[in-house]
Formats: sequence, C-alpha cells, structure tokens
Amino acid sequence: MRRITSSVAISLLAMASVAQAATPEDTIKYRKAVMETMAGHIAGISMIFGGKIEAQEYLLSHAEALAAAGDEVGKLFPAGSGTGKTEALPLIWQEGDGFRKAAETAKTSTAALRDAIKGGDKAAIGKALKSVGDSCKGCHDRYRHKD
Ligand code: ASC
Repeated sequence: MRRITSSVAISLLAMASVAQAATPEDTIKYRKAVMETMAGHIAGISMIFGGKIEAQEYLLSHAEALAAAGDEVGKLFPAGSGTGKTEALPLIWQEGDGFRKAAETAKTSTAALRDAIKGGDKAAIGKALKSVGDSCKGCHDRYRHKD
C-alpha cells in the first residue's frame, strides 16, 4: 500500500513537472471539453428550472460551474488555436476586440445567472437564463462555423 501510494505521488509530481505550453490539438480539445460542460450545465439548469427534473438542490451547483466556465471562455482561444479540428472561425483572431467583448458577455451573463439563482426570484432567473442563451447564440452565430 505504502509503495503504491508513493508511486502515485511520484507520477503526479512527474506530470506536474513536465507541464508545458499546450499543443494546438490539446488547446482545441480542452476548449471543446469546456464548451461541452457549459452546454451540459445549461441543459441541467433548464430542465430543473423548467420543472422537468426534481433536483432543485443542484441548481446552484450547476450555475456555479457554468459561471466558472463562463469566466474561462475568453482564455480558450489563444493565438495559434484556429486551425485543426475546430469550428472556430478566423474572425475570432481577426476581430480581437469584438470577440473579447463577446467572451466577456459569456462571463457576465453566466455570473448574473448564478447570482439570480442565489437570489431565488423566478422571473429574474428566467431572464438571466435567456441572456445566457443569447450570449451563446450571439457568439456562435458570428464566430463559429455553421454546419
Ligand atoms: C446551449 C448550447 C449552445 C447554446 C445555444 C444558445 O446549451 O449548447 O450552443 O446553449 O443553443 O442559443
């Protein structure tokens, strides 16, 4: 047991010590993973808030996780991550400020949804949820490749 424990610790240390600049492939893979968590939390929130699922006690934890990911959105598109298996359009990097503004609304709208859920006012939550959807859609319409 002792041996196993120390070998796990050594592996973790080794992994940490080799952490380096991500490859574009990993940056894209990670970006998609974070975006998918956002879609998942939005689906969860919508189903609980819409009364389809009885899981009220998890509403805030979904919203907290969504806001954390929303905060990260603006950091998910570093220069050089626009080619490969991605639907991200070059316009993101051509239009730096426009995109930064859109990413900022992902942050502020998800934070506002979290705060509305904390507040517990149904109308405010509904409004904030719609703003999050509008933020997703606005950014995707302009900056994501259409299938
Ligand atoms: C989601 C999801 C999106 C957005 C968008 C909002 O849950 O996966 O891409 O919300 O549909 O309009």
